Amino acid sequence: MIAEKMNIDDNRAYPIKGKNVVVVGMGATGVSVCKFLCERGAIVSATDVKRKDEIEDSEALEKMGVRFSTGKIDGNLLSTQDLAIVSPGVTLELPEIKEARRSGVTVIRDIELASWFLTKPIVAIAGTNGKSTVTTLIGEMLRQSGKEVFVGGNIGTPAVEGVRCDDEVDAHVLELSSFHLEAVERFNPKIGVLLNITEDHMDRYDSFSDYASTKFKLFMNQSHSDIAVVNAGDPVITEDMGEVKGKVIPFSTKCFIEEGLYLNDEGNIVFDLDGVMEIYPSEGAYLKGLQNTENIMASIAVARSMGVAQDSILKVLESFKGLPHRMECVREVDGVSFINDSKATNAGAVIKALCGITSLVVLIAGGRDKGGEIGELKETIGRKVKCVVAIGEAGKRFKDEFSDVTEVINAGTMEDAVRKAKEMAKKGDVVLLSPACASFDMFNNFEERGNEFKRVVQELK
Ligand code: UMA
Repeated sequence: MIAEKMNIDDNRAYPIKGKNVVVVGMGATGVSVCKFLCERGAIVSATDVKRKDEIEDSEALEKMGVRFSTGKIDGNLLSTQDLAIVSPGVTLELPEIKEARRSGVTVIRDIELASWFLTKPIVAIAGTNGKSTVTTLIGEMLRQSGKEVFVGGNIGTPAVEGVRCDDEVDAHVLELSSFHLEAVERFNPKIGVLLNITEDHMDRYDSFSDYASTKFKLFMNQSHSDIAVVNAGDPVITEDMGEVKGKVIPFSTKCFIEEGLYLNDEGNIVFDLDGVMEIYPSEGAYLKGLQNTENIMASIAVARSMGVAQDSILKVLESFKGLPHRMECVREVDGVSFINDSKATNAGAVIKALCGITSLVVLIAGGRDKGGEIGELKETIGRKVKCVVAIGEAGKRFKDEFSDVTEVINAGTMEDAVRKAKEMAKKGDVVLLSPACASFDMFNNFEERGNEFKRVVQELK
């Protein structure tokens, strides 16, 4: 464990000063981590497959003292360091990283590093889908009740940025991907939220059970005084709960929960915990669908545990507009609604999206295949989708998988896809971009993909 190797007394007393630290992967996380380490007197190196001139702020970082080794991940550099902070997008299975570990280098992710310096409670949100919405909702609910919060992690701002404002905030609300959780050593959230576990990122894991057990590292260091908010309606989660040591607050849209959150016969959310019973709407003014009911339940559980009053929670539910690229209504053209769900990069997210729509759907899907099981989509597609417009590298796989349950046509660009989808849709139908795949074969990220969809839809006559 780190504590022995690096002689750490407690989470806050990590001796960064004078240590040789390498940062692997110089995207948003790496740049932020480098600055953070320099400010704390570490001897910082950075390595990336990109060229130095492609790395943001490389000149400024060099002036701060960062030494670059670029064009490949520098294995020799890695193996001679005290500590390696590896960005979430870089797999820990790289031979250079495995070798560094064998040489005794402590290998962690940025959230672990941040947690060593944070003094305020951490609320950490994990799960395959809904993380960003829940992270934002919790942040808004805490703010509505007058608390100052840092909101970051996978949602955008790297977690180490929270250390800078630690004195001013009451809590850190962090969205964590499974990548973040892979190298957890001491990271310990006061409240951990596990929303759901369905297949995703299968290009990074040997098996689904590997991926699922990584999510459970969220609770690994919790004790009885911490809280675990979990989806009790998710069979993968309930199967693994044995190891969770914190106080469990379960929520479910599927069944009655004795101490936790559930839906009553009127379809409202019942919060029933420690002798307090309150009723909440199952949808927000703009947050619709089953996935969002689960997101709202998890957010209420956290907010109430942190002392947020019911009226503050209700105010947020009335005003929260949702996040872009997540079931975002773009426009109606000739009675056809166009919805942008570009963030849906796995089959589970697409199933939830389709189940939340009552009309017939023309589905624009595809992109870079992450190796997951898309066969599980078949039943829902057969029931709800009149045509799939398949884009990107996964186009052929989609045609092979779904042609026997619905019509599948291919499109070369987003413009082409929207045009074809519009031709297939009739008044009252929905055209849904919900790709079940990563975007990187055609776009830089899911935001760019969603923005291109919106641009083309806005230009439709
Ligand atoms: N790189 C290498 N070698 C590799 C792989 C990558 O050198 O083998 C380099 C790239 O050249 C690049 C850098 O690593 O310079 C990119 O690092 P990164 O992929 O970790 O990207 P960041 O910009 O640091 O963004 C990361 C998260 N990205 C990933 O997890 C893939 C962002 O989540 C997050 O917002 C950000 O940190 C701040 O915390 C994005 C994401 O797609 C939104 N997350 C996945 C998801 O939500 O499904 C997990």
